[in-house]
Amino acid sequence: MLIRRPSDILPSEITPRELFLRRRDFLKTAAGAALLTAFPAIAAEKLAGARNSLFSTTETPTPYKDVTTYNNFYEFGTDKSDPVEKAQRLNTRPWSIAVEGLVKHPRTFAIEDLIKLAPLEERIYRMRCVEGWSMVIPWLGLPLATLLKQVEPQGAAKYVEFISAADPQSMPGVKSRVLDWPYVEGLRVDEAMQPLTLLALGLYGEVLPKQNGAPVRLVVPWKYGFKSAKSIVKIRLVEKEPNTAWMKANAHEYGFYSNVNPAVDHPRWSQATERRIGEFQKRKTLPFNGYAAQVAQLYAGLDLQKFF
Ligand SMILES: Nc1nc2c(c(=O)[nH]1)N[C@H]1C(S)=C(S)[C@@H](COP(=O)(O)O)O[C@H]1N2
Ligand SMILES: [Mo]
Repeated sequence: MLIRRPSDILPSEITPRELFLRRRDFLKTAAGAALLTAFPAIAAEKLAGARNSLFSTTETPTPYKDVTTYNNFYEFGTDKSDPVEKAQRLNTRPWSIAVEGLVKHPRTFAIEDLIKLAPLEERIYRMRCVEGWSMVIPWLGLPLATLLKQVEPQGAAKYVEFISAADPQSMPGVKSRVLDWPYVEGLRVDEAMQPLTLLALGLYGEVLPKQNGAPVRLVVPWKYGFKSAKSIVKIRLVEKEPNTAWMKANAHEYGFYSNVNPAVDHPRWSQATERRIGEFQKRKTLPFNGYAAQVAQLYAGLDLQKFF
């Protein structure tokens, strides 16, 4: 069994009691028991993955408690505390992602299929929200490129569209008009194939908490946090630039590219600095969130003041 004894759990990892009880209840159900037999790694709390040091920052990860209680997930409300308080009702099993559009082999991947595509890797990434705060998060996942190679994008495919779940029954925020649901994000195909772009299934060595986008979310560390769509149900390969939820809400403030760029202010505030959660002094924000060496060449010849 992979469930840890209390003595194995660091204080920083202790999850809210309600979460723990729900997990325990899930494991007691027939579905939970069947999953546990077939896929022990995903049904238990723990999720294993060897650290990929080439892609990981050596900076200190933000405490588990902050990573899992200070969240943006508007499907559950707009307060930072709404996701942890309200997302626990989201049913994340069974779950699948339909991959369709301009691909040679359209296919629906159950979560269990994703785990079989490649060994999960731990990648410690810097993440920066457009609001001006940042965190360092040890993700567990697989490169999005691994999934895309399975379906083989057609030549005409230029963009990848990511569509999140939008279930008014379990997602109270979907009843509000704050965004045009479902949450939609997009990348160019070459950005999606960039080795840093991750499909995350876990963090801190365990299954992704619901407030962080369970069971599967995108992670694009050189772009503002909102590009990293949570609880994805569909991925579409398309010819035209997707109209993302944030562009629909305010195209003037949120462009398609959304690369972390300290030289381009948000119309209402500067992006020159950020506050790392847990620190008091502000840090200078780095171009492409510190990943310029890996990704800057993707934008050679593109005016990043215009294509913000
Ligand atoms: N579906 C969906 N995905 C989303 C969001 C959202 O509201 N809905 N918020 C985004 C924003 S603004 C940020 S900063 C990150 C936050 O991820 P985290 O809570 O895991 O740190 O998720 C992004 N993905
Ligand atoms: Mo964000």
